[in-house]
Amino acid sequence: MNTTCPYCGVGCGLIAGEGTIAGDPAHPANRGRLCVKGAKLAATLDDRERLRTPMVGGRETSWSAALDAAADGFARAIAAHGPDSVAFYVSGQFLTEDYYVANKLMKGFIGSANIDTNSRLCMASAVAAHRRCFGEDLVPGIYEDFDEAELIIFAGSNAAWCHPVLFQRALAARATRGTRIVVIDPRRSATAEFADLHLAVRPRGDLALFCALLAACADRGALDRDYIARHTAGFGAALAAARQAEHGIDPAAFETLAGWVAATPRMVTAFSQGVNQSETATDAIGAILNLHLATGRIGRPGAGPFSLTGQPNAMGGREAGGLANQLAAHLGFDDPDDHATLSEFWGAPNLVRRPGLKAVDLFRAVADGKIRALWIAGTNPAESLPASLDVRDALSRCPHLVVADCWPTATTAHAHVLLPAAGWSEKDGTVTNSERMISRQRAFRPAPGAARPDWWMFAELARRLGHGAAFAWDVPAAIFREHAALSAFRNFGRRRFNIGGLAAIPDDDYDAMRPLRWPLAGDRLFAEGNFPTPDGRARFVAVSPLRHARTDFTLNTGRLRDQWHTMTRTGRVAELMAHQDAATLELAPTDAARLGVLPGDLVAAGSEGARIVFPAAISPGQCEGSVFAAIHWTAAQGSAGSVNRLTVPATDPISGQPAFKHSPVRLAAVPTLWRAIAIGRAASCAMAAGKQAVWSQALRPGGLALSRFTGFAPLAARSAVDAARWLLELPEGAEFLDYADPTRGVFRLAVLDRAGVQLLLHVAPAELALPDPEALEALFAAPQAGADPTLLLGQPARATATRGRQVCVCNAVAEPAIRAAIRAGCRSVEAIGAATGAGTGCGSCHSELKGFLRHDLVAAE
Ligand SMILES: Nc1nc2c(c(=O)[nH]1)N[C@H]1C(S)=C(S)[C@@H](COP(=O)(O)OP(=O)(O)OC[C@H]3O[C@@H](n4cnc5c(=O)[nH]c(N)nc54)[C@H](O)[C@@H]3O)O[C@H]1N2
Ligand SMILES: Nc1nc2c(c(=O)[nH]1)N[C@H]1C(S)=C(S)[C@@H](COP(=O)(O)OP(=O)(O)OC[C@H]3O[C@@H](n4cnc5c(=O)[nH]c(N)nc54)[C@H](O)[C@@H]3O)O[C@H]1N2
Ligand code: SF4
Ligand SMILES: [Mo]
Repeated sequence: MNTTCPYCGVGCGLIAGEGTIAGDPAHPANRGRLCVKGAKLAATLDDRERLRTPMVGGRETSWSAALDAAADGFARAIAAHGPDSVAFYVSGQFLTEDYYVANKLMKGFIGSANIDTNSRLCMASAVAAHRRCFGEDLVPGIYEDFDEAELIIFAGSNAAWCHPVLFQRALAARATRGTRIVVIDPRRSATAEFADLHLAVRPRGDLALFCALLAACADRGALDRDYIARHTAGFGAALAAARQAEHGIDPAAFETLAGWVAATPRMVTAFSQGVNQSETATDAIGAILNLHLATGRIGRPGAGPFSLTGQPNAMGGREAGGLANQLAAHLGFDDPDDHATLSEFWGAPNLVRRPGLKAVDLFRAVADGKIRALWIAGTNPAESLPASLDVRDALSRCPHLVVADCWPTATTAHAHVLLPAAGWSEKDGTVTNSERMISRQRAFRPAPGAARPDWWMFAELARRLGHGAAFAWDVPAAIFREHAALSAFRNFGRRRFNIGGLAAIPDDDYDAMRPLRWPLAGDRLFAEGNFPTPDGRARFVAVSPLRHARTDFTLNTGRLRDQWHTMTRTGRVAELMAHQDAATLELAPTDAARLGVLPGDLVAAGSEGARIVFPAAISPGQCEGSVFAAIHWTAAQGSAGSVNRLTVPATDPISGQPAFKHSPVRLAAVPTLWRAIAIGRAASCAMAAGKQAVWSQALRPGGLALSRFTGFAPLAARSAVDAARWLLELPEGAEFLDYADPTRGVFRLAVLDRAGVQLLLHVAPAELALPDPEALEALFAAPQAGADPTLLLGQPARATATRGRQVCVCNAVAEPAIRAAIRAGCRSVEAIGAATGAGTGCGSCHSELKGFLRHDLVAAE
C-alpha cells in the first residue's frame, strides 16, 4: 500500500508491505529513495509500549466516559470564564483532516483563536515573512528547482541530516551540472562538510549577511530592474537599509560568495531552523526574500527562496489555518471579508475576530491560570518548548488537561484525561510537504487497543459541546472535501491556496489519490509577479540588523541524523541508536582548553532556571563561544535530557517563534572521577545514578541496553555489587561474579542466571580505558558455561574482531571496515562504497565518510 513517511517535510512516498517499508519509486518527492529513518520505519511498528485505553484520573475507562470528562471540563471553563479560557495545542504531525476539525471547532464554534501548534516552534517566522512580503503564506519553489539550480545556499539548514533525500538532489545537481553548494551555519555541520563554501556566520548573523548580499548585487549590477519595477514595491528603502549592515564575515569568503551570487541567476536559498529560530528571524527571512525579489530569482526554474518545512504536515497545518494568528485556508484576521467568508461557509456565527495566543504565550497563560482547560495532541511540549521546567509547572497547574498521544511522554504524565491516539500506519488522511505536494497517508494496519484518530476525538468533543451538526463526518475523505471546498469558497483568484478542484472527490478517488501539487493549474508561483496583495506587487521590507548583547556562551540546539524529536518512535529502534548513543555538549577546542576539559569529561551548562551536566565532545567544527546540544534526549535516555530545561523563552516579536538556537549559558568544568559502562538484558538505571554520575541508556541490537556513567562524586563501594547498586537496578535472584579493587577504583561485575549472562558492568577511574561495548556484547552471544571468570576480562575469550561504531546504518558498515578500506587504497566516497557498501543506501553518512577520508589520508601522509 502507498503511503507517506511520518518524519520530515520532504514527504517521501513509501510502499508498505508485509512487515516491510520501501521507498515509492513513483512518488515525485523521492522517486524511491529513503533516508535511514525512513528505511527503518518497519522496526517502529511495535505496539508494546503504546497507549491503548482512555484514562481519566489515572484509571482506565471507556471512550464515552473519557470524552464526557474531557468535554465537561471544557464546557465548565467556557461557561464560567468565556471561550478564551480554553485552548488547543496541536501539531505539524497532525494530518490535514485532524487540523481542519480542531481549527473549525476552536475558531468557529468555541469562538476563540487559542489554537496553536508546534509549527510555531518551527515555521512561524517563515509564515510571517511570506505574508509580509508576498501577501500570503506561499513557498514559491518546488523540488525540481534543486535539480535545476546552479547555486544552492543552505542557510541555517543541516539538510544532509534533516532533509536527506532532498539534499541528495542537490548533490546530484552538483554531479551533473556543477551546481555550487554553500552552507551558512556557525557550526561546521554534516551539510557543511559537502559545501563548496562554508560560511561560519556568527550566530544570528544571517540578517546582516543577506542585507550585505543585496548591497553587493546592487554594486555589481546584478539586480533585475525590470522585475523590481513591474512586480514589487519598496525597493529603495530596502536597499538603503541593507547598506547599513555589517556582515562581520571573513572578507575573502564574503567576496567569493558575493561573486557567485551576483553571477548565478539560477540560485536557490533553502533555509530552515538556523534562520527561523531567532529573535530576528522574520527580518532575516525578509532579507532572503528581498535578495530573491531584487534579482528576479523567484518562480523561475532553478531559482527561489525555499523554506524547508520540518514536520511531515507543517504545510497542511498552514493550509488548514492551525496557527493562532490565521483563520483557515489562508483566510486571515486582517480582512473583514475573510471573516464573513469563513463565517458563512462554516455557518459559524461565533467565529472568532481576533488572533489567539501563540505557543509560548499560551503556556504562560496556562501558568497564570488564564487558560483553564487545555487539549494537547501530537506534540510533547514538556520536552520541546523553551524553559521546559516552567512548561511542566504550567501543565501541573492546569485545572483541566486533556492529552492525546500514541506513547507515554513527559506531557502525558500530567494529563487528567489521557486519550490513546491512532498514529502513522493506522490512520488515514493527507499531508502537504515543503513543495506544496499533497500526499495520502494511509492506514495499513489496525491501531492497537482502543486508539482512535485525532479528528474523531475533536468531532466527538464538538458533539458534546453542542455543535454536532457541523462536525458530522464519517470518514476523513468527507473532511478533506469540506477543506477543499473552503479553499475555493468566494476565492475569485484572491488566495493562491485553492484546491477547489478536489471539493467533490469521491471516497474511492480519495483512497486512490496520487500526490498532487497546488496550485493545481501550474507549478511555479510569481515568475510573472501577480502577488496576492491589493496591487499585485510584492513588498520589499526595509530590514537591518540589531546589535546583540554579548553573552558568555550561547547554546545552539539541533538535530541528529537518526533521531526524530523526542524519540517516541526512533528511540525504540536499536539500529537508530548506533550512530550516536548519548547526549553530549559539543564545544570548540579553544573553549575546551580554556575550561580544561578533555573529550568525555564533564561540563556543566547553566541558565537561569536549570543546570545540566554533559559529557563534553570537542569539535573543531564548533565556533568559539558557542556550544551545541541535540534536542532529542529526554529523561528516559539519561540525566542530560532534555536540553530545553536550559533554553530561554525569547521569541521573534512578529512571529512568536522561539529563539532556540541562541540561549545564553554559563559553562563550568565538573570534576570527572570515574566512568562506567554496563550492558544488560533487563537492568535500568537506578535513581541514585543521577546523584553520583551523568548517565545515559540506549537500546542495542539483540534486546540489550547500553548504559554509560561518568562520575562526579566518589563511588563509595567495596564490591562491584555495591557499586552496581548505586547505578543500576539489578535483577532479582541472580548469581554475581564480582571483582573489586577499591583502592584503584576498579570494579567489574557479571550478573548471571540460568539463561546466561544478564548484565556486565565495568567501572574504572577516569584515566583508565573501559572495554568497548561491542566486546561486551559478544559475551552475551557466546554460549556460557556457568560463572566463567573470564567474563570479567571485558573481552571475548577468543579475540574476535569487534565491529566498531556503525557509520552506515542502511548497510550496517562500521568504522573499522571503512578505515580498512581507506588503508587499502580507497580515495573517494564512491570507492569506499564499492569496497564496503557504506554510503550506497540513503547516502546520509557521506559527510562522515568524507571526514574519514580527509583525516585518515592526512594522517597517512
Ligand atoms: N534527523 C532528523 N531530521 C529532521 C528532524 C529530526 O528531528 N531529526 N526534524 C524535522 C523538523 S520538525 C525540522 S524543523 C527540521 C529542522 O532542520 P534543520 O533546521 O536543518 O535542523 P537543526 O539541526 O534544527 O538546525 C540547523 C542548523 O542551524 C544552525 N544554526 C544555529 N544558529 C544559526 C544561525 O544563527 N545562523 C545559521 N545560518 N545557522 C544557525 C545549527 O548549527 C544547525 O546546524 O528537521 C526535520 N528533519
Ligand atoms: N531546543 C530546541 N527545541 C526545539 C527545537 C530546536 O531546534 N531546539 N525544534 C522545535 C521544532 S522545529 C519542533 S517541530 C518541535 C517538535 O517537538 P514535539 O512536537 O514536541 O516533538 P515530537 O517528539 O515529534 O512529539 C510528537 C508527539 O506526538 C505523538 N504522536 C505522533 N503521532 C501522533 C498522532 O497522530 N496523534 C497524536 N495525538 N499524537 C501523535 C508522538 O508520540 C509524540 O509524543 O521541537 C521544537 N523544540
Ligand atoms: S527524507 Fe524525510 S520524508 Fe524522506 S524518508 Fe527521510 S525522514 Fe522520511
Ligand atoms: Mo520542526
